Amino acid sequence: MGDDEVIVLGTVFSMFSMRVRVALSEKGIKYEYREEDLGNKSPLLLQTNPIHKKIPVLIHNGKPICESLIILEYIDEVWKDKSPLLPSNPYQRAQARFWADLVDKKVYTSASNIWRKKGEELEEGKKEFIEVLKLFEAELGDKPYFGGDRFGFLDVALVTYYNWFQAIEICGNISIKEHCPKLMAWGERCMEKESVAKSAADVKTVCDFIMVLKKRNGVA
Ligand code: GS8
Repeated sequence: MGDDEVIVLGTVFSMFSMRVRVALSEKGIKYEYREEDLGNKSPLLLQTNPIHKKIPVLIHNGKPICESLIILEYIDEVWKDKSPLLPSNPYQRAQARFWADLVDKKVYTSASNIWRKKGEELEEGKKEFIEVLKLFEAELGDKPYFGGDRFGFLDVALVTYYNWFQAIEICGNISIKEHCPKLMAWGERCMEKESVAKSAADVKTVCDFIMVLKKRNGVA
């Protein structure tokens, strides 16, 4: 697999495209990263993801794969010799997929309350966000990673939110750490991994971007 051509279409802020970059780095796969301008999508993005027209897209030897969690499974299957992400046990594998799906169904939507709502609705939204994170706090328990002793599939799926959590603490004026100390300690632990640290946008940049989103939505 040494001669593979691997291209990732993404944006620097996207937690979805960061997943792909973390997984490829964990596997030690070299790739070409192409930053997309979502206001002016490239012909390659429109051609490789004609249905959703969204990033990320992984293009492996000319073949496109879309949807970040599906891309993670693909990467794990193709480069299976190093750093397995999904557990080998079918039940544990199903659980990892369930929780990763919950990240997309609940974490993203409840986090977006912060940049979509104001006043009373924002306060309610913040509570909902914390309640969702508490589910993950409980699932993590005292394990170092969601994958147990090893950084795995759910770790990759959720860790790309960690810089957003930190940014939300600053510009959303909430302490996530107070309610979910284990989850935030897990995030810090993951950031010690080179694969995560080098793929993450810095917190200040995410904070500035959240302010842009708030203005765009008329809530700032
Ligand atoms: C979500 C990708 C997505 O929302 C996945 O890959 O997991 N379920 C998909 N991508 C956004 C940028 S990140 O917020 C995107 O490409 N948006 C462009 C658009 O909606 O036009």
